[in-house]
Amino acid sequence: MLLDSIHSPADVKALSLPQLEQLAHELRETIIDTVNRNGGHLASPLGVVELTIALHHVFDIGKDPLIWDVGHQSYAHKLLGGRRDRFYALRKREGISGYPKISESEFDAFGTGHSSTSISAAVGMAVARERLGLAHHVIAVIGDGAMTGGMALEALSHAGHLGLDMLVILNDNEMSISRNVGALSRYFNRLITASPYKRAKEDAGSYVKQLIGDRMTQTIQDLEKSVKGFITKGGLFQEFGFNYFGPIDGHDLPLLVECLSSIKTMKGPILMHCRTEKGKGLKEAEEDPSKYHGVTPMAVKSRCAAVLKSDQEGDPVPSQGLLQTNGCTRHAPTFTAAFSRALLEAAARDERIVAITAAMPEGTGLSEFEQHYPNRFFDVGICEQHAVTFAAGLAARGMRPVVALYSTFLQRAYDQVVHDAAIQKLPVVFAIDRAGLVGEDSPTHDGIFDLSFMRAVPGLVLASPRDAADMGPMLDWALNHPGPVALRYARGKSPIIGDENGRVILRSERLRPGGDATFLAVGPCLAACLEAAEALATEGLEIGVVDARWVKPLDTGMLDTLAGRPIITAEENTLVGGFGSAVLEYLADTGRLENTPIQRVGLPDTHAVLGSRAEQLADFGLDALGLARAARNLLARRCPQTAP
Ligand SMILES: Cc1ncc(C[n+]2csc(CCOP(=O)(O)OP(=O)(O)O)c2C)c(N)n1
Repeated sequence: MLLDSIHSPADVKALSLPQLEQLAHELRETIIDTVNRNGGHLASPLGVVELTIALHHVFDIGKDPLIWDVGHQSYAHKLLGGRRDRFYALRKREGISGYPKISESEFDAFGTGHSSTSISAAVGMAVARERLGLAHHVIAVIGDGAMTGGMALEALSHAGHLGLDMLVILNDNEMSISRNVGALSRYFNRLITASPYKRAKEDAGSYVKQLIGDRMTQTIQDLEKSVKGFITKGGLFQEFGFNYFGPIDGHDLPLLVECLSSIKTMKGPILMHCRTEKGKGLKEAEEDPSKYHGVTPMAVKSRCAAVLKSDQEGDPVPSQGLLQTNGCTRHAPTFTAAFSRALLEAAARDERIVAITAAMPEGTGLSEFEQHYPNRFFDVGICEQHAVTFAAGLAARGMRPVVALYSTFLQRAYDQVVHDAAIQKLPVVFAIDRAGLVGEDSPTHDGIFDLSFMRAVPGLVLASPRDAADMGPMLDWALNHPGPVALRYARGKSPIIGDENGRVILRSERLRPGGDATFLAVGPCLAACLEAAEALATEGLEIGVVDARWVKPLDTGMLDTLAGRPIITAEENTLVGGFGSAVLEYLADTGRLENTPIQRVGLPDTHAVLGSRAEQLADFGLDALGLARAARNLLARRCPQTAP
């Protein structure tokens, strides 16, 4: 394999065009095989194989920082950037991150994961280069989806104002995870249909021949002249102060190499518009790029006989042997599916309910809502900030908006939560999905802060349905509450815990009696608490289990009954300001902290380490073993002579 001889980007520079074509084939094979084994992003990395090769061939990657927006498409870059040997461990513990990571390789210039950051980082690097008197190129590759994010436009504006040398490559495949939306996306389409791109596509052979045929005699300036034929006058990017170049076919390697070689000599901010196909080279991904955006292992039908299982289905249910013997679990839809169903039912009863997603209709479970109520559904693009203020505007005029976001992306819209929803006491419902640890997309996608930052907002109600059976009543309650409410729930499946019927969701709930101590848990870590309590019972320890349900306001009635005996709080959130802190604060404020021993279990002041969700839960003692350990330690601390 040619790929085996590539140890760093410098090796790509030495290859001929036919070798580069071969490399493209090998990269695709390697990416498909590895993702099919490990799970991960698929359609996006396949779409940028030629672009990645051309960039590595033309630029001095490493010296020239290359920033991948979102970064989920950077697999080919990793393979060419010194990680071929470790690529088999993509998204595994001790392996390769699924996103660029500054600590992983000198060739990963900037860590990404959240969208629309690349141009800002590139502007920073371009300014640093000038201040430090260095000479190198700065390149950002950003998708048409990520370009809809406000930050990208803020950065374009700043870059155009500064006028420094930098290259922004717009990787336009007309797709976000789903089809891209919005006026900007329509504008990109117009650029494609009304440009020399079509001519060049139709005439590709002769154009490329003309461009490279006489390469021995042609000077860079000559090339520049021909390439400038692609620069169109006016347009949005021109107004931002960029020289706009394109659109060109992002799978035409010779053309990419020649164009980039020429652009390399140009000054000022340049935007090169590449048209690519998401999923390129894998038929099933080309046909359904949305489904193949991110996949679980064994998803590529043509490569393996296993049943296709989309990422949206969530993780397999973790060990739950004890739960089953307890009769606590019966079936396990995902939290997302439970939310989706509950919202549909509520929407059928109340026409004021509208749903908003920031480019993630499938991931957040809103696709069905879109089908049933196309006029009440809004995909605003990768624009979480706008999504929240848009919802606040709707709420201010009597609608009942539900904004469904992943916890990690809600971070971006915190000011809007505070300023636009909460201060005005507007009834916006925040459906916070993927709260907690997310395993293989960690740490950029972990939702480990929302309990802390949402809890700090006055007037905002914050709760966590423990399973699918809680979801419907809690969502109904939220939709009838006159102020902002946030419901947070985890990635993956939700075993039904306790009795499904007759739940009083307005209060915490005791799920297991026990006088020695109590696990007081939020959300899905309840299952592990029950398992731990069962294990501790065999050691003669009677540990109760309580589902807190409400984080703000706390169910102080329940806390009053627990005070005076040891409590172990459990949450998939940072311990800094999280649920455990709320319990401590209440007990301190009511003068009962001294006689209530407390052990908080959650994430200490640290980011998680890449691994499976199960590995991460074990890291932080949030699995049954860790929780049992925490209970023993707490009891040992309290009465060292009697603890086992
Ligand atoms: C702030 C933020 N919101 C949502 C996401 C989830 N997300 C990951 S990739 C993606 C689509 C990106 O589309 P595009 O930039 O066009 O790249 P493509 O996958 O098409 O190559 C989205 C919405 C994210 N990474 N960051």
